[in-house]
Amino acid sequence: MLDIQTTDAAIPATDPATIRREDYRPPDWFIPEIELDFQLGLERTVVRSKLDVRRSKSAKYDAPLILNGDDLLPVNVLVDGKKWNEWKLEEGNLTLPLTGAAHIVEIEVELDPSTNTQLMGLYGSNGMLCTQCEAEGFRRITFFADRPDVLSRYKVRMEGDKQAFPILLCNGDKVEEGEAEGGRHWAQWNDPWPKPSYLFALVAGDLVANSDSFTTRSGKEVELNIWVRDGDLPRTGHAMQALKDSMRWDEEVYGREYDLGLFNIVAVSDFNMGAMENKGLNVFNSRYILADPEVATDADFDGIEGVVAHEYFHNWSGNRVTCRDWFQLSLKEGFTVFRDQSFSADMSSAALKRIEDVRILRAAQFPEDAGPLAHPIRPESYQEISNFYTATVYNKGAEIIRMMHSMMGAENFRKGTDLYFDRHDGEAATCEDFVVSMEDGGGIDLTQFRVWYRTPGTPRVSAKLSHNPQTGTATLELKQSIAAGGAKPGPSEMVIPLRTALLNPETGEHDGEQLLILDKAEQSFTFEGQNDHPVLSINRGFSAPIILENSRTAEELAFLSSHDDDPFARFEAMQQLMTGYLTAQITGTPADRDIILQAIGAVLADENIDRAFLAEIILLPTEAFLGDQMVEVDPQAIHDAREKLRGKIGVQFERKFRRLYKQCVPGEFSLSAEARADRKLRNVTLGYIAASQVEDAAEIAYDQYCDANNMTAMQGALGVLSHLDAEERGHAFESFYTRFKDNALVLDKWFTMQAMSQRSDTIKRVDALSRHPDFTLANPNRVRALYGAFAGNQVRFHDPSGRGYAMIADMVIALDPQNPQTAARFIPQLGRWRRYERGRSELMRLALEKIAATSNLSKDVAEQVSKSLA
Ligand code: 0A1
Ligand code: ZN
Repeated sequence: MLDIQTTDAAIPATDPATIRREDYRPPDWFIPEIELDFQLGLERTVVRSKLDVRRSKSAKYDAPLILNGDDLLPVNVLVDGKKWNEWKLEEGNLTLPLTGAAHIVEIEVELDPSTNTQLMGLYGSNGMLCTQCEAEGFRRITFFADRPDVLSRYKVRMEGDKQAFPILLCNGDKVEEGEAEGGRHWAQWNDPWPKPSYLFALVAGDLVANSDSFTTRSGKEVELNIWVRDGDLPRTGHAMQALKDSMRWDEEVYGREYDLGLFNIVAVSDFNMGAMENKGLNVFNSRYILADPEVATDADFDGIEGVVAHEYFHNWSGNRVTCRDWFQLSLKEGFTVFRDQSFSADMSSAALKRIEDVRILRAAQFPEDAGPLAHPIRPESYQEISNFYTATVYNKGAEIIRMMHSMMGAENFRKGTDLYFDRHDGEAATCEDFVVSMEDGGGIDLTQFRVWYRTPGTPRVSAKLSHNPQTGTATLELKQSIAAGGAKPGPSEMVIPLRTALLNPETGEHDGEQLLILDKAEQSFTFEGQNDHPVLSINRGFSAPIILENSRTAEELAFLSSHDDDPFARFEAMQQLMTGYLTAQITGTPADRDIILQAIGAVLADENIDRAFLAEIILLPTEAFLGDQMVEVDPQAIHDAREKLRGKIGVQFERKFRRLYKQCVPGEFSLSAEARADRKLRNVTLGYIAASQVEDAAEIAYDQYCDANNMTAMQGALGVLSHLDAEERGHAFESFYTRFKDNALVLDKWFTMQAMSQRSDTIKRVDALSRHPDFTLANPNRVRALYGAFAGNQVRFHDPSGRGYAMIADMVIALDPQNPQTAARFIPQLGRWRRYERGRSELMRLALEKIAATSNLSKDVAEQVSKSLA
């Protein structure tokens, strides 16, 4: 087997800030029990902890107890009941030179949650108090062994003002509550399940609940609550349904039952990520809870279903079996993403879900693999773990699990996961433990497959199908290569499962699909009984996360786009056909456009086609995706070529698009597949009608906006209007603002749609919006809504003047002292500078250097910037 070097190997071994997977050491001290007392206040919270600390049998007799702290000062330290002054504070951590095998350590600290703008640890959000501890936030609440392999039983008493915080929530079960002096009250929460500190959570605030219940398959009753602010209660129904569906699904598909009598979810508006799986108390970005047709699009509804499921599934894949160290993050995240993807596929259309999942993978993960921040799904080193909550660890991680599932089959896969949960319940496990359980339980040898865990980069596979009419055989020759970070690909020996079928060139029929396992650098497969030269349908369902290199002719792709019975492969054939043409156009190579128009004509004429699928298959590849295919990216050339083709398709099929648009007139709102398909196709056809530059485009879009009874239609109309130079545009955006200015999540859409506009004044508009009274750097959703959308706007962010880059760099510099985690997430956009044409490339690098030259950069931003410039 070839050994592939990781990109991280370049970091010098002496760099003290770098943490390495190979340096893992088990803890010297365990803390089986912890008691916490919180005297809560928005500006002053006192935390008293009582730790039962036990020296590990394998630790040295004099190994001191080192407790992590971040921005904390001990007010008081007691050891075995006596005041203790022999502690030292080094780099934030508290060192206690203890000599015995077991002690009781008590520590008091004071916090000011109102100044916690990082949103890690205990912080205030709209008058409520909440926590975020993954990955290293607990050390901002109290001194502790803040590492995932130290598991403790938690007993928590929380006390606060009854008026400000009528609701007091923590992990586990509420065992007691009562009144206290001065208008205060308290609650005692005990969590029977040992957990690492990153799963701790506490919430105190003025909240109301949508309450329901769920009976587990063994007959246990679970109380379910979704806690929100008063007016938001009517928007919690979809999340509650998703929760109950997830609980049932995990019982049916994985045999996993919920293990407490209570499951709480809280929605908060200031949150760095999507949501967090704290034991029995999930904390969510309100964006993934609140929805009704007036404020949420169909995509928002899907996002809620997927994230609620994801967090719920973590109760087993993450909480009952957790990670030994943060290098194992994909153990819980890759597996849980695979579980939530499978759940969503079962809840609606598996084909559309797969298309969506692959779109996300290609948009977010393939560029990671191709850029300076490439890392394996199990990284070898990091400086700041927050930077490794990536599409690679999550989404590519899920693809690795999906490949195991394809190779093992559902039944053996389940035997493997059963064994994994049985063997490691209550433990902090590794990716290797998971793989061994799959081998032992599912009867498969994954020796070579393990290469996926340590190899960054996206494998490239080329396929050549030849036919021998004399022998009636077809031979498929496959070759694989790989490289990360834009290096030149070299041969590789990954295990790549490829679902493959050979289609009859006349009828498109085939006699069954096969799972080919490519596990050598070059390999060939022979198929008997092939009288005609068949058409190759390969990597059906995107069975492996690879790049398939030009293996079919345009004619074959066009044929597949109307004949392939695998919906993903059919969609993919059309995408490849369009991509081939557009990349040729961009580089000035001749290519045939008519074949694309014919292929689109064929799917538009297909009477049996599913309307939602039709809406997907006629969409052009995104500008970003096209850029990823180029050796040297010129965003303007990509934009122009794509718009030209879009316009041509719009003109060619205008009558058909107008007919479809009319047929998709929405009735009463419903989340049924048919109603959703109509909304989707209506928006896509509207886009093409506008692309054809007909005079009434703005009018049609404006009418759609005015008549809309749901956000999907409204957003579709505004999306089209946002690019136009028509007075309807101004009216619609003003009316939208007036109507929704008090709803933060909808106002985010208002910011986003303007930042995504292709108009030439977009940079100016974004700059003005950054000074709008509703804009704030303090809310991550708002920052992402404006600047995240703008940084994804290929043609405007990459304005040749470099103003787009400078704007993002200045924002990062301003945001970093407040919220380093969110600031660091903008670096990868600039980090791809090597891929761009000379002028832009240099300006992007300069923007990065400006950030690099800023004093007191956070670890988060410094790591991303230095790796991007290296
Ligand atoms: N474990 C969560 C993701 C998460 C990670 C870090 C956070 O800190 C701000 C928050 C959430 C998940 O996978 O859902
Ligand atoms: Zn997760």
